[in-house]
Amino acid sequence: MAFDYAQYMRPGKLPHIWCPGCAHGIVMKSIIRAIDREQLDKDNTVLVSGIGCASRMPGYVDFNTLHTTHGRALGFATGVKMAKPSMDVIVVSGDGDALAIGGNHFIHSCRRNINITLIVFNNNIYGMTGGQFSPTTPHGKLASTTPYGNPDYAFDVVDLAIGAGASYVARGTAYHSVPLTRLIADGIAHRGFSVIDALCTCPTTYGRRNKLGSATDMLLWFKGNTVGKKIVDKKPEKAEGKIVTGVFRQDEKPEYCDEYAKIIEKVSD
Ligand SMILES: Cc1ncc(C[n+]2csc(CCOP(=O)(O)OP(=O)(O)O)c2C)c(N)n1
Repeated sequence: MAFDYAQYMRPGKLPHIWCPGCAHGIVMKSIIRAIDREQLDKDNTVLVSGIGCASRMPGYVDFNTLHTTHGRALGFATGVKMAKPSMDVIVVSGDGDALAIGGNHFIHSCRRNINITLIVFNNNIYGMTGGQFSPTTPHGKLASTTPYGNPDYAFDVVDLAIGAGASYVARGTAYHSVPLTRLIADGIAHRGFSVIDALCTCPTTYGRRNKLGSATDMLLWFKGNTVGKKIVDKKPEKAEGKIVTGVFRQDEKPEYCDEYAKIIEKVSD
C-alpha cells in the first residue's frame, strides 16, 4: 500500500514555495518517513527550523512546529528540549542557516551532545535569497556573490560535526532517498546529538549558474559521484574522487539533558 503522507501534512498548506526541481521536497519526504518508521507520536514531536527554503518545512507538516530566526533553530530547539526532555526534537536547516549564521550553535550543540536530530538540507547555496555562496559552496563555483569563482573552501559537514563532538553523524543524498530515510531514522533513534548531512540540489540558483544541467541531471550526479562508506571501509581506493555516504560516527556518550537532570537532583538535596 502507498505510504500515506497526508496523515503528517497540515491541511491547506500546499502547494509549497519550493521551485520546480528543488530537492528539498524529497528530503522532507525522507524525514516524514523516518518519523513514521520510528513511530514518533505527532503530538510529542517538535520540528524546529531557522529561515530559508529548507526552513519552510515546519509550515507544511502536522507536528508541533517552530519557524524561528535565521541561524537560531538549534538555540530554540535546545530550549524546547531542556524544558521538555521527553519530547522528540528535530531541526531542519539549510547549509547557510546551520553553518554560516548558525555555525556557532552548530558546533556547541555537537559539543553538548543534546538529544536533538539535525538534518542539514545541503544544497551548497543560499537558495531563498537568490544564490549567495554558503559555507558548503565548493571552491571555484559560481554564486551571485562570487561571480568569478568562490575563493573559499567548503566545510565538510561530517568532519565538522565529528570534530565538534556529535555522537551520530551521517551523510546521504536526495537521489538515494530510501537510504536517506534510514540514516535519519537511525539519527532519531540515537540518544545524543545527531547530524545528517542531506545532500540536495538547487537547480534554480546554483545549478543554472554553474551549468549543471537539468534538475534530473543534478540528482543523477549523486548517483555517479557518491560511494557508500561500507564499500570504502573494505576498499579505500573506491573513495577516490567521490563523496562518501553512510554513517560516520555512532557512539554512546552522556546526553546533555540527562547530565543536567543529575545536577538538578544533586543541588536539590
Ligand atoms: C539575521 C538574518 N540575516 C539574513 C537573512 C536573510 N536570509 C534569509 S534565508 C537566508 C539564507 C538561506 O540559505 P540556506 O540556509 O542555505 O537555506 P536554503 O534557502 O538554501 O534552503 C538568508 C541569508 C535573514 N532572514 N535573517
